[in-house]
Amino acid sequence: MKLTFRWFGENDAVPIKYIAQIPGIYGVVTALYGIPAGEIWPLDAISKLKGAAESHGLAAEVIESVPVHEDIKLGLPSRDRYIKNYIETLKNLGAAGFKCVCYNFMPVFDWVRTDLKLKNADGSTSLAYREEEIRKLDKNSLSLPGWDESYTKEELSGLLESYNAVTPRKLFENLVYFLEALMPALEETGINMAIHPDDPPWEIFGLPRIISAEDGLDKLFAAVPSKHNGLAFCTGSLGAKRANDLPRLAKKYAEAGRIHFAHLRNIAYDGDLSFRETAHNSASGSLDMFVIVSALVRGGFSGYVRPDHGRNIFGEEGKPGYGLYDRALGAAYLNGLFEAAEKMVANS
Ligand SMILES: [Mn+2]
Repeated sequence: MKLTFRWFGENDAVPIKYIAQIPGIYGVVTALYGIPAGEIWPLDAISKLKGAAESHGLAAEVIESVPVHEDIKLGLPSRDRYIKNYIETLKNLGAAGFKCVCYNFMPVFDWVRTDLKLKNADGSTSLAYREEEIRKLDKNSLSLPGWDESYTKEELSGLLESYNAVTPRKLFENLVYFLEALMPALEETGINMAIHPDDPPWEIFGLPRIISAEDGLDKLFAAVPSKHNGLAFCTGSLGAKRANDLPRLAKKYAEAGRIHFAHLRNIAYDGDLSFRETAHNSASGSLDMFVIVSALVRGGFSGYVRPDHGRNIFGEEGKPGYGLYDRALGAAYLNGLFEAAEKMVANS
C-alpha cells in the first residue's frame, strides 16, 4: 500500500514538513480550495500544489476531492457545461501527474455529524452522529455543525426542495451519465475515479442516497464496467451501517480491482443509527481493523491508504477530524497492520 495523509494545502494548520516526518509516509492527498464547484482547476495552480508536496519529498497523486456540481447530481440541462469543466480539470490533473480522484455523489451534504467536539472520557474530542438529533431538526431551517458557512438558510431550503423530484433511481442515472462522459478523459489520462460512500450510509432529510452498501456498488460497477470507475473504501462511512460486512466487501472489491483508495478509521456504535469516531485501533471502536486490512491485502490491494478522521488529542485544537497527532498515530498503526498482514499473506 501507499500511505498518504490528507493535507489541506498551504492554509492547513498542519505544516507539510510535519507530515513528511510520519514514518512510512508516501505522499499527501490534497486539493485546490476556493475554486467554486463546477469551475476548471488551472494547470499552473495544480502544478504548484504538486510541487509544494514534492519539495518535501512527498508524492502528490491523489486528489480529494474534485467536487461534483449539484446540477450534475440533479441532472439539470446545465450539467453538460459543468461536466465539460470537470473533464478539463481531469486533463489538467493528468498532465500534472495525478492518478486518482476521490469524489462523492451525495446530494447537498457530503458528510453529516451532529457534534464535532464530543468530549470523550479521556479528554479527547471526536466527531459524532446522533440520529435522534437529526430527526429533531426542521428541514426548512437547517443548521448543522460544519455547514453553516457553506449555505445560507434560503439556499439550503431551495436546494433541498430541488431534490424532491430526484428519486434514488434518477440520482443513479445521473451518476452513470457523469461517469460515462468522463470515460474518454479517464482513458487518456489514466486517472482512476474513487467514489466515496455516503456518510452516514443512509437517507437523511429525505435526500436520495445510492452508495451506502453492496447493492449500490454492484449496480454502479455493472453499469460502468471500466476499472477507472472505482471506490474509496471508507471504513468509517460504510461501517456505520452494521449490516455492511466490511471484511467481505474489502476482499471482494479489492479482488475486482475496484478499490483505488482506502480511508481507514474506526467508529463506535452508540445505538442503532448513531456512532462516534474513535482512535484508529480495533479495541477503541466497533470495527476490527486488522481483519479489514487483512482482507484488503488478501484481495491484492496495493493502492493509496490514508488514516481518516482522528480525535483531537494532546491539547491540539485542530480542524475537527483533521488534527495532526491522532491521525499520525493512526498512520503508525496502519503501517503495523499492513506490515503484519502483508508478511502473513506472503508466508502463507
Ligand atoms: Mn472517508
